[in-house]
Amino acid sequence: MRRLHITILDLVNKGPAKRLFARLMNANLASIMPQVVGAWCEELGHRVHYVCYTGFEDLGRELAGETDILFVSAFSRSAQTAYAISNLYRKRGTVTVLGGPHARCYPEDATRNFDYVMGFTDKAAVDDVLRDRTPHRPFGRWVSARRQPAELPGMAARWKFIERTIAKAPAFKVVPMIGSMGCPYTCSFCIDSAVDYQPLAFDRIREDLRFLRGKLARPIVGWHDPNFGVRFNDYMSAIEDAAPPGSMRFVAESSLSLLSEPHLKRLRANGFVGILPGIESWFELGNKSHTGSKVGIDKVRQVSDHVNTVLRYIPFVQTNFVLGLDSDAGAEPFELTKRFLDLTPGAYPAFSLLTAYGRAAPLNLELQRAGRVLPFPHFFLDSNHAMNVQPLNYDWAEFYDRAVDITRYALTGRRVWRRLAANDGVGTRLLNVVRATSSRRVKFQSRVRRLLDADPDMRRFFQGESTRLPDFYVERMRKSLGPLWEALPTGALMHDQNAYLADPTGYGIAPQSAPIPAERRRVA
Ligand code: B12
Ligand code: SF4
Repeated sequence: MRRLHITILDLVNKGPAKRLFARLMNANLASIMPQVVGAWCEELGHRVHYVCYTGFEDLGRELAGETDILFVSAFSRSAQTAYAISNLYRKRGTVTVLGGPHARCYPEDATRNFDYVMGFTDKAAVDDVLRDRTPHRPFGRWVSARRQPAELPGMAARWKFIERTIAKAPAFKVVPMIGSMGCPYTCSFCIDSAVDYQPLAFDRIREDLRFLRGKLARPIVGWHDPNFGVRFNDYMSAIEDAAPPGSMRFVAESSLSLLSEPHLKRLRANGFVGILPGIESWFELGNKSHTGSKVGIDKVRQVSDHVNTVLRYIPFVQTNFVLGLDSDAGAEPFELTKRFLDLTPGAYPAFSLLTAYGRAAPLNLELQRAGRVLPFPHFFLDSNHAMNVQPLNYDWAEFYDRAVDITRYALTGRRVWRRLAANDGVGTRLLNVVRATSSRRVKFQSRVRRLLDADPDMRRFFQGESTRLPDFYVERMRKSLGPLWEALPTGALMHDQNAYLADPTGYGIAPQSAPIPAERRRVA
């Protein structure tokens, strides 16, 4: 095969960014897989141009070079940006490939806009695409390995991409690493609930940490494991072997059930400075938070004690909540969250609006069956700008009133000062204050709430009585996409929100394309 010019675009942001928090943090949110795909393409003998778009680059200039194949990595919120860019490239004769969370969640929609859409991706799957590299239009080809890859290229092979990305982060520089995929838990709303837990080689982790210590002084590693620390002792031994105390810092997403006090002592000794546990709900998912059958205020007290213990060892703690779960009704869940915030002033709360991301999770099939999923454009699906599931126990006005109220309570005024006082270290304090004060959630969600009263189109759309997207959302997208709006292909704004239900096995994906070998058709 001839040497190909390959461009890899990691869309961390969906459009131009301005806010200080974005400037500080966006480069630290880069994904591992675009770098991995870059390393694989180089191993296969190709020339790679890697671009991490954080919202501050001139995309036109960054993407101007010669390209035979364009790989785009996108979360659903960047889907329309990705579709528009793919359209521009395809017009120039370039073959385009999509990977990442959007590809895993919405393959049937993505195949309308890309020549290839990749699910689980290993080196053989990338090689397949590069060898085939045929425009597949109007329906792209779905390519997926049978399972998550057993190994990934090490830090040394990814370093040139990492270096270019962290150079864009002015203060904290977070280097992405991963030691495991999948998860042993089965939270029904999660993309990994049906993906087997699979650790990667611990010797590779040792090697990568040693390499990184040779490159940066006291680097911060962000673990991208869906649930870090499941094989806790193996992880800690690997870190202890390769990174003596004080030489590195780490941030990870981990469930509370894994954060016992002995574990916390070891995490602190090994340089862990940030932990992001999921609490999700006061009425369900007790296995994750290690609260068993406790619910309501009893769960609040136990989780708060636990998180305060975590904060004695780890300076930055972000607690994740999902708003709008079916187990929630009335004021109680929101009031309980307020009690939690009062009792746990040092933790930064992150609220996600319940979102059914296509075929990501088993729960989504039930929601589609019940006719509760709304066709909000992917652009708004970031667990903040839209909730595409009609809540079971709230009408929309009440839900938005309560969501705005809890967010305002958490991110403005007294709570910000109490957090500042409770936090340790300049870094955590700065991050938490900048993040809370630059958040636009309250403003945006209050606007939606007002429009629910003032604009009948909004009401009808939210209640599932109309699929015509209200002007408020159209204008917002048009403004944010800028010149890319014009490049959006016809039909790329909306999607079939019930595609999973129409084809639960996923075998109908891209029916018009060349047959896909059975072993490459698995859908997570
Ligand atoms: C780690 C993580 C993060 C980290 C790192 C993010 C990052 N840039 O990768 C942080 C904390 C920064 C984060 C932030 C966010 N996250 Co997040 N995150 C995860 C998590 C827990 C693990 C993802 C992961 O890396 N897995 C390991 C990799 C190796 O496996 P994988 O993702 O399955 O990828 C495979 C294939 O998809 C493919 N692939 C992946 N990328 C690419 C790229 C290319 C080019 C190709 C060819 C293939 C390919 O290859 C992999 C191997 O088979 C998932 C939930 C989960 N349990 O999976 C949520 C998840 C991905 N996040 C989610 C969301 C919504 C967000 C935020 C928008 C939250 C917010 N409101 O701010 C932000 C967006 C950040 C961004 N960059 O745009 C959603 C995405 C849903 C969607 N369809 O968009 C998920 C699925 C959680 C959920 N709610 O269900 N997240
Ligand atoms: S513990 Fe986290 S990663 Fe695991 S299934 Fe639940 S939400 Fe997903």
